[in-house]
Order: sequence, then C-alpha cells, then structure tokens
Amino acid sequence: MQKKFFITTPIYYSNAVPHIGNAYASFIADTIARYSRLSNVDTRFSTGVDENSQKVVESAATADMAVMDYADMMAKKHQDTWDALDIRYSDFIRTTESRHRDFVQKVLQKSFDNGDIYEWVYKGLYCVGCETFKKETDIVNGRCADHPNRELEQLSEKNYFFRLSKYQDQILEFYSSHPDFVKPRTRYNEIIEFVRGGLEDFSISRETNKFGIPLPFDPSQVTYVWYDALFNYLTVVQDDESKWWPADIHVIGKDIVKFHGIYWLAMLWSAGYEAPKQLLTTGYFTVDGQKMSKSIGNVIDPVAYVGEYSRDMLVLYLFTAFPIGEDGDFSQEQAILTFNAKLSNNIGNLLNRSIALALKIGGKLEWDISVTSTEKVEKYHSLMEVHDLKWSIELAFEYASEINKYVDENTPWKLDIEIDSDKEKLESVLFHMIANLRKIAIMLLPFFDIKMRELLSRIGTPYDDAISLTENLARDPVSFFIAEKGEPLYMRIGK
Ligand code: ME8
Repeated sequence: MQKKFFITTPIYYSNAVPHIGNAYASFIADTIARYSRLSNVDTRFSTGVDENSQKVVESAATADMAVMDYADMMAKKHQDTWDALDIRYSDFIRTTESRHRDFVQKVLQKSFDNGDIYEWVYKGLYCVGCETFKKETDIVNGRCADHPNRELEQLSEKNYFFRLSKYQDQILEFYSSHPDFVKPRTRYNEIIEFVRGGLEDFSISRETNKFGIPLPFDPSQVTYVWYDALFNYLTVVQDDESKWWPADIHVIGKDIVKFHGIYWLAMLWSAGYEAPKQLLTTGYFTVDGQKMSKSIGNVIDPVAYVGEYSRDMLVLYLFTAFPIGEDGDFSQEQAILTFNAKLSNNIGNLLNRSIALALKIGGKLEWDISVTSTEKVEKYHSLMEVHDLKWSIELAFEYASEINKYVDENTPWKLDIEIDSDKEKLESVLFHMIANLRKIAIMLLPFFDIKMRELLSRIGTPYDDAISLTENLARDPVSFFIAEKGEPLYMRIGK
C-alpha cells in the first residue's frame, strides 16, 4: 500500500466565485482523497486561489476596491464555497501569501542561475482572458478565439524568457516512458503531437503589471501568472517536501493541460524537481446544451444548487452523466431523473424493504456465515484505484439492483413468521439483504459520506472508523439491530 497520497485541484482565479465547472474538479479531487483517507493512506489534498492575475486587478477596479481588499474578500468566498460543498481539503493556498512569494523567488533564482531564464524584448498581442501572448493562428477577427469579447493588447516590453525549447526532447522521452502520465489517452496523444510540433521559449515576466511576485534578479519585473501559479503545488508541501513530492495527481480541466503537461515539467526539472505522477484531465460540460456564460445567464452556482437540492444529487449527476475526461451536458431534468432512479428508488427501496422485514421479526438477528461475494468488492477497488468514479458508482447501483431483484424473486413479504421453515427463509433472505446493502453503502461512502453513514447506522451495522474501508468491506456482519422505520433516506423529487 502507498505510504502517502497527494492530490491537487487547479487553483481557481479569484476574480469570480467558483461555478459548477470549478466545483466539478474539486468534487473529483475530494472523492479520490476521501477514498484514499478511508483506505488509511496518509493523504493531502490541496486547493486554493490564483490571485496574481490581471483579471483580479481589473475586477478589483470594477468593484472600486483596493486589490488586496478585493483578493481577501474573494479568497474568503472561495473557502466558504468549499465549506458549503463539504470539500475536505487539507491545504488552501493563496498565491499572494508570503510563503508562496518566497518559494517562487527561490525557484526562479535556481532556474536563472542555471541559465534557463534570459532577458529579451518581446512584441506581441496579449490576451488578458488567457493570460498569454497569442500567436497569429490563435486569432480570429482580430480577437482571441476563446475570448472574443476582449480586445487583445499590443505589448512590447523587456521580458525574461524561460528556455522551454531546451526541454523538448526530455519531455518526449518522459512521455514515452510514462504512458499513463496524462489521462485520458486522447489528451496524452494531443500533448505529444503538440511537443513534436516544436516548443518555443515563453515569457515569464511582465514589466507593466505591478501586482505579482517580483523577480529576485530584477525586481522591476513581476512573474508571469502561470509561472507563479503552477508552483503553488510545491509551496503547499514546503513543510515536508521530500515526503509529499512528487504529487500523485493534479486534477485539471482540458483547458489547462498544456500548461501542466509541458511548461510545468520543464519548470520543475529546471528547478531540480521531479515531475508529478499523473494529470487527471476533465472534459468541459455545457448547461442544457449551451456553453456556461454570464451573458446567457446559465452559470450554475453550486452552493445555491446544493441548497435547493443536495450535494449528493449534484455529485451523483456530475459523476454518472459522463466519465471523467469526456465533455458532457448538464441537464437539470436528467439530474432529477438520475437522483430519483438511483438514490431515492434503488437504494431507498432496498433500505425500506430491509427495515420493514427486520421489524417484522423484532429488528434483531444473529448470523454466523458469510453471505456476500468478494467479486464486486475487488472490481470496486480496481475501479477506484484508477479513479474511474463513474463506473465505481454505477457498480454499486448495479449491485443494489441485483439485490432488489433477488428480493423480488424471493417474495419474503409473503412468508409467515409463525411457520418455522418460513421464518428461517425470511431470516436468510433478510440477512442477505442487509449484508449486501451494507457493502453497497460502504462502496458509496467516498461519494455520499453523510447519508451512507446514516444508512449504515440505520441498518444496525455502523461504519467502523478504526479500520480501513477495505477491511470494513471485507467483513460481513454477524448480527444487526434495527430499532425503527425512520424517514426516507432520500426524498423523491417531484411526483
Ligand atoms: O485556469 N466544465 O483557473 P480557472 C468543466 N487559475 N470544468 C470547468 C468548466 C466547465 N465548463 N469551466 C471551468 C485557471 N472548469 C487557473 C489554474 S492551476 C496552477 C491554475 C474547471 O478559475 C476546469 O477544471 O479558470 C478548469 O481547469 C478550471 O475550472 C479552471 O479554473
């Protein structure tokens, strides 16, 4: 078993509160971190805000606030969002913190000393939306293809450049010896193709921006936001770098895969660090068929959403609607249908039936043989270990459907407990139901912690935090006690 596990989310730009797309990346990292913690692995999960960006300066001006006052307010809003969504991160980093400035200056100096950073005058069109200079091929009708509402800025300034071109061969060699470095495979192939096309050195400083980390070897310039942002992943582990680095997984969206899959590797190597182990890349989703945008008014606020529905409904839908890595569409109608079918009906039904039957025989039972198979558990672990969250959840629901079918076939409600042979059969069916439902709930624990713990307590087989999730799953209960019927675990939405 792995000694430690370190997972990260992107650090989100702090000029807006997190929307559902940002929350998607955080839910993925959170679920994987929960599984790791429940498996008794020493786990670290970092997130935070990307503050040294022109976007933050502009938004502060629009809000008529001093930049740091605005950044403080927004960092607090980000933390409040993650708390409301029960995202259990262990580290929250702000790139304006002094620990981050000190660390970034240290790595900049290292790369400067070894000749990977040099001075040059740069001329080009800059997009503040992307925080990058744009090539002719990225420009459509005089504007950035991704930010058609913004004017491109013509910049000409003395800049420091990072010698990315030097690392081209090393990056290609790394990719060929690390076939699982970028998931899914399509993104891995895209990067290789891009690198083969030739890598150009990139500018890592700005003369005109005043908000950012000053270069240690030329304080008249500040670091380019991406150079500073990527190093957040190392700043957070400065308390014990050799234990935590390399990171096990960076969860990122497909929009930022080039920064992580190319720039980041070269920047790390240049400063004397190893590459992270894996980039888990998510797709993008649209909302009811349209790109999420403020002007359309379809940006979903995840906090309002879980307030109106529930965290479990949001996580269930985000994880089952499309596998990680694929693009998808968020349909509110489908989200409700999925919730009703899977949590309210399938799991809810199995729970209600188990409780109703148990109460028929006084709520108590003892048993001395194992009644569940290990096959599903093995499959579950192998899916969770490769972070296949969609099929791990689907496996648990398929399992619940099978047990519901088994109950339908055995019609235990027709049995007469006054007849000995009937009573024996009822007990056997019931124990089978409880032992399997218990396994299903444990499998779903990293996704729906609160409700699954509640379910386990209600069927008289509480989760044991003293042992690992694997051990909890490996043991069948030898008895249970159910005191009362209780409210539905998941109230159906609509009719
Ligand atoms: O890029 N669907 O921050 P950011 C799915 N600060 N995921 C989405 C999404 C959508 N429609 N929209 C955004 C930055 N995301 C940088 C990162 S890391 C060193 C610096 C998710 O606030 C996706 O994971 O723009 C994407 O990578 C992230 O939000 C971008 O957040």
